[in-house]
Amino acid sequence: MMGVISTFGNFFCRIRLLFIVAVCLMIVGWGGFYVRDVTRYTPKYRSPVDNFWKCSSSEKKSEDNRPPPVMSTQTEPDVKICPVLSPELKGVLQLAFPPNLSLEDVQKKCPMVNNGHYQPETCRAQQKVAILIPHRNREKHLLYLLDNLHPFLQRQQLDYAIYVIHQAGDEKFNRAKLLNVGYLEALKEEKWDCFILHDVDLVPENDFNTYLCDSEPKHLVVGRNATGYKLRYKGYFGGVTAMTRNQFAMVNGYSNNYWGWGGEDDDLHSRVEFEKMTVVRPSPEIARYTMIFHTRDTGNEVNDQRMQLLRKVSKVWKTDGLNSCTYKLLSVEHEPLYINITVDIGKPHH
Ligand code: UD2
Ligand code: MN
Repeated sequence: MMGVISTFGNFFCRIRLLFIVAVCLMIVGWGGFYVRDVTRYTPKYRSPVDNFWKCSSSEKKSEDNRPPPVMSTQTEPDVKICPVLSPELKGVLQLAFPPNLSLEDVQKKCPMVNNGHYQPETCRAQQKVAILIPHRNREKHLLYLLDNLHPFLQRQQLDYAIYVIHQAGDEKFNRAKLLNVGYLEALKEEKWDCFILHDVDLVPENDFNTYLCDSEPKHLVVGRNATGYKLRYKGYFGGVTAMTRNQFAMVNGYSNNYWGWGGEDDDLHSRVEFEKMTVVRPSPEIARYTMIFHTRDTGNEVNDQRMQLLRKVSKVWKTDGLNSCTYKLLSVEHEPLYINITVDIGKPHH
């Protein structure tokens, strides 16, 4: 009899223990989900990598949830992941703009770049980064940018490629549409994690300004030489901007309707706000650029309609952007130092 009672006692004891363990596991599980949800839109600047994981895990429109390359270590288990801050960084840089520089000189300096693409040899990069540069008739600026940017990006141990999107013809320049084309065409080649939307004339002055994406869209130009290194205005989002593949898709890219100078960067900023994302910036000592001096280009006169366009962003952004970007691809050439996309983007309809 005693034996039966103690067996029963043991049995109930075990059930109770099992029940307590199950409740604990449920609490831990719920807690985990809650923490993941609240961190999504925390507008604080965190390290790009911590954030990259959060943002890629909460991708809204991602068509496939394959983790970025940093996770796929199964195939090459011996390769280490590169640190966020590479040991090769120098900090403030001595920029050089030698008057007689040639493309051959830059090619000699960058033997490790193939078809515009580079991957670090000793580690696996954090993200795959595509640099998109809208371009027409700024050959000298492009040369100086390539000369400075390739060594800069290699010191950051990035897996990157440089795409130059060249507007064919003499119609008004459309920086924003060219960047949309760059995004769409670059993704036909590779599944880039991060896009850097980059003016041709801006050269970074400090290599701690990492060309990696964050959980929120990142604006990399706090200041530049010509404006006393001060942020021009609060919502300023032009020059150089980093967005993940998904952040850019979420805002439907840029508007295609800004022909000529101005407004397209403010339009993109509004889209980011409509999607409840917050812009992050590196510290002002780091986010510094030299803009190579230039005057306004012919074919890029101030866009008089920009204020009107900016007033109706909320109404049109879902139908004007990546999903309505039509163009005629004229050529894709893999030069040693960059991928040259030449495109006919049409003209303003009015
Ligand atoms: C500012 C912004 C820029 C953009 C522009 C308004 C900064 C540092 N930059 O640049 O991001 O918002 O205002 O549209 O605030 N380009 C050519 N060929 C041309 C014309 C333009 O290649 O004929 C490209 C080139 O990459 C250039 C960019 O478009 O850097 C912007 O044009 P910009 O440099 O003439 O205008 P800027 O300096 O006022
Ligand atoms: Mn400029």
